[in-house]
Amino acid sequence: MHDVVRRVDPEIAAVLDAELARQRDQLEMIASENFTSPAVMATMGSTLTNKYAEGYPGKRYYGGCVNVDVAESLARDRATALFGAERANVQPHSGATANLTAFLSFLKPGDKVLGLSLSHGGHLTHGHPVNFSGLLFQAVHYEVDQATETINYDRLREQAKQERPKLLIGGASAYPRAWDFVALRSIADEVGAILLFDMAHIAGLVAGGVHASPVPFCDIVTSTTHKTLRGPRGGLILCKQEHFAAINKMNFPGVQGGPLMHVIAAKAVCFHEAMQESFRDYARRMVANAQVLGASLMERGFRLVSGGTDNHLLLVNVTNKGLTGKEMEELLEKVGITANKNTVPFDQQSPFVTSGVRLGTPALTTRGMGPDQMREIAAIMESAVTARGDDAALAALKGRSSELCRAFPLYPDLA
Ligand code: DSN
Repeated sequence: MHDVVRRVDPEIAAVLDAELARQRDQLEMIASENFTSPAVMATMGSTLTNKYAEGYPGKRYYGGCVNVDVAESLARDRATALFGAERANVQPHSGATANLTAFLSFLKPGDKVLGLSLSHGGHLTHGHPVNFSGLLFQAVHYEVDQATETINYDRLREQAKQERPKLLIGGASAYPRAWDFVALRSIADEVGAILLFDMAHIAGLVAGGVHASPVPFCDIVTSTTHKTLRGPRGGLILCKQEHFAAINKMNFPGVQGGPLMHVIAAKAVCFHEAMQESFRDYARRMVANAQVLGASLMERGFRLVSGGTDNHLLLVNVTNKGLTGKEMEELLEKVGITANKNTVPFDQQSPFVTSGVRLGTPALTTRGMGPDQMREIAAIMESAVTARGDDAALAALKGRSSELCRAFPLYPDLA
């Protein structure tokens, strides 16, 4: 595949080669990343990228949509079947545009929204002041409880009763615990709010049956397709029939122009893959790996936010190890582990420094790694902290990470 590019553009071919080598040789632990299948990648690199298809299947503004109509219909039908939803819009280019569509389908600028604070694990698009969601709407935020570092739904209920938001938002990008959809629904009902759940991080866990589904409880569910769901980079909206027309109209022409038909077809492949028993097994292993990694880290004196995990990610507060999140991220890079610094709840450090690192198991689980490898990774992390400043010792630890990577080859047929 890279050779096709090499003949035309050697500089970009070199980037592809280097990135393949990086992904093969590093322990990828960014919680929002994964390794999608060769079938998904082949579909993204197909002739469907050439096609304009503004509109929806059967009702397009362009001729020649016969084949892409089949692809989009398959993607929609599979998304609704996979998640038990009434309707799906598979056109959002990303989770952010899915959320923009959701907001504008139900709200007017200036309306009040209530979402989890970014610094407590929430997402930019849930009302952060620098994002459309905070620029166009009156955003207020809930936080996790200081003692338990989990969401206190009674306190959230009280806050919602005071604030009376028009939209209540659930979902997070750095929250290691399961969500209580019954509580969220009853809070939304009590204050007359629309309930949006952004399941981007946990979509694969929901599809694989290891996290409760938000779909029966929410007015609208948004997602990405590339995190735990392991599909192409893109967005997704699930909703009830009564909201479908408004959401479709807001996604196109309201928010987006031409849909990316190669990505939509690749979403169809991803949904098909996620319907298989092997994906349910994958989802179970993702969570089991996170739990083993968490337990091993705690045995080694690492402090986990909320004391553990119910999902695919861990948030490690590294303050007691004498490090900032930034320093830990850099240290992990030196020993062959890719992760990201992350604020922890009530963080005293700036978002550029932070007190934590976020670790995820989606990508390593895709490689086939299991509990033994998670224990070895926890040991490498502990040794890295002890060996900081000792380049020879860190190089030896990097060798142990490389050994793990070699034992679980990635994309063996890709070159
Ligand atoms: N940037 C994503 C993440 O890393 O969680 C969320 O959009």
